[in-house]
Amino acid sequence: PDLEALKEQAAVPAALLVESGMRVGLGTGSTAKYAILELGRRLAAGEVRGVVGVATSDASEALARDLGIPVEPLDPRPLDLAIDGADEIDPGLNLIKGLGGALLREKLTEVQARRLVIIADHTKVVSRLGEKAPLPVEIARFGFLSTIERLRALGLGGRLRQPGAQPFVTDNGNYIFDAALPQAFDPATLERQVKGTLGVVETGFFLGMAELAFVASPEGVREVRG
Ligand code: DER
Repeated sequence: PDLEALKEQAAVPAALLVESGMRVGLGTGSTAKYAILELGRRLAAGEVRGVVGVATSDASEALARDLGIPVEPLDPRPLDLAIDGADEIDPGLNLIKGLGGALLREKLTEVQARRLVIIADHTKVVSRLGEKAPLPVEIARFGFLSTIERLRALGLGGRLRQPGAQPFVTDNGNYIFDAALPQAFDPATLERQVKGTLGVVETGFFLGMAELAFVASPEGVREVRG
């Protein structure tokens, strides 16, 4: 099956974890889209009731509203469940996220979830972080060139995310620096170094946050636990 079919196959079992009355973090990206679609279907079919979504991006909020999923802002109450995609998943369920540009709201939301469930096709699985994806780093727009110089001083190559004539701007009005990761590094140490860099808002490292991942491959969907 093509990748879109695999994304949907990973998303459906995650959406089936949603029970009536839950507050659910709604992820962002092409895989999370299928989970939001399936949740909308379940609500419309009366399979679940009284579910409230907390969206991790303007795009996911718009999709949820279009599907009739009630959406509320993030508040300090814990979420029962959050469902999201990832760019890389290592054997310990440590993640790199952010290629969709939503990493700040995703991390702010998903850190409050009792259960973070990741959904992905098999191309996201890596033996160690950094194999396939850069590390997205959300940086303040003001003085961003100075911030990028500070990141380069850490030994991080990479470039400002600029798909067109203008830099990519996140829902929060910030820029993203896609950092090229060194051959070998300790994710926790690098996360601390990057977070400690003036001008950095957040990184795409989601370390030790996910409880479970549904990974779809042509052989089927497997459940992966850290
Ligand atoms: O940007 C993000 O954090 C997305 O969740 C990304 O990690 C996965 O997006 P995809 O499902 O479209 O590959």
